[in-house]
Amino acid sequence: MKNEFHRDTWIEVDLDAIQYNISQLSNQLNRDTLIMAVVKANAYGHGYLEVAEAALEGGAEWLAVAFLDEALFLRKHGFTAPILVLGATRPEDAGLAAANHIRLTVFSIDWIRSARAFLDTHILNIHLKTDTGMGRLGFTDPEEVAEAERLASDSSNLEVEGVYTHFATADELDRTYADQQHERFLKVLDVFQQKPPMIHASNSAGAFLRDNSAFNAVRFGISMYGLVPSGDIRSEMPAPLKPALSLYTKMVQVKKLPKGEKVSYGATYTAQQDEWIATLPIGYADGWIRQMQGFEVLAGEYRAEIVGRVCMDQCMIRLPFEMKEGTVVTLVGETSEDCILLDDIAAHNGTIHYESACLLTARVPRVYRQNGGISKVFNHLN
Ligand code: PMH
Repeated sequence: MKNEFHRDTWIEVDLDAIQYNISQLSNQLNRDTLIMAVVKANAYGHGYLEVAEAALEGGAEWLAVAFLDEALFLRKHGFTAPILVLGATRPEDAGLAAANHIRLTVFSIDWIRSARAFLDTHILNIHLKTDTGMGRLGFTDPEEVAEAERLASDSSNLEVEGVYTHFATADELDRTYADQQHERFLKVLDVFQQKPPMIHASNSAGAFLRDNSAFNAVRFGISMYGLVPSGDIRSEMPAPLKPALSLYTKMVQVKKLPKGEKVSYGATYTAQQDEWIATLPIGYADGWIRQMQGFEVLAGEYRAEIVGRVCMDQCMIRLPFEMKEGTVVTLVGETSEDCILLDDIAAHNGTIHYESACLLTARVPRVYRQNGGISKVFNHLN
């Protein structure tokens, strides 16, 4: 197999699941609401190119990333779909974005004034970002949005293609704050001489749980990867999702540790009796962080605790009984009887599944599954 790897730790990404999750969302949306697949941060750790391709095949029409470099990377690899950069871009790079038909997020009048000097004949499509309560990027004053529209209409190479906002609490049960943001956003829309063709507000939680009929696009991230945005709204989700990412490793050594023997750096773990300990070839340099100590993984079908400190490239688990070297250990994913979700890892680490997914580093090879088989293997080290 081309692009092979030589390590007994790998991520599997189920591209069918990604397409299933997109279809679950499109069933909920108006027919004229388009889906932007949010593939920033290496597609939340799943892999830019493979996810972007599957998402576009599966019904998404746009791609969204955080930074211009991510958009250029997609262009370099042949993606021709519209791409929106959600984060800030330097005005000096406006021409580069325009030449590559990359849409930029704009949130300041000064930016527009500066960027004009860097544009040539290519038209730059911009989406005006309005801050309705996230306190992050965005125009806070609707009058400035009106001014931005005027400035753009005076420039032959600037086109206001979109206007958008971002909810701070769409994944919470209490809708009050998001409703207030929604109201503010509607007021912003009123200031336009001519409403931009694209109007969008919702992330995954908003896309599934809010009425998006006033707008015509949604930005679909976490739930495209099969994860419920937050525990609070799990029971509210109108459609089931399929998690796309699994993480596996194999036991590279299994040994009997006599009672009183120690495990790993600091010798902080002591075998309480004669114990079977397996060494796994995954560690914090893979994103399997030191806080994973104490977490239970699936050794074959059995729960096994990570004991002792997690090292850079390895960690150890305590087995319920002797197992064969080479036995597969599921770190994230399903076995026939049990399952570990990224949510479980996040809960153990006191964080959110978004972060747990993004932490998985490029060193871990990715195996892509589609139509019941392996469609691609990607090893960053090749
Ligand atoms: N739109 C914007 C502007 C975003 O920042 C994000 C996610 C999304 C859409 C997709 O959201 P979803 O994954 O909940 O569907 N951004 C982030 C972030 O900055 N930190 O965590 C998620």
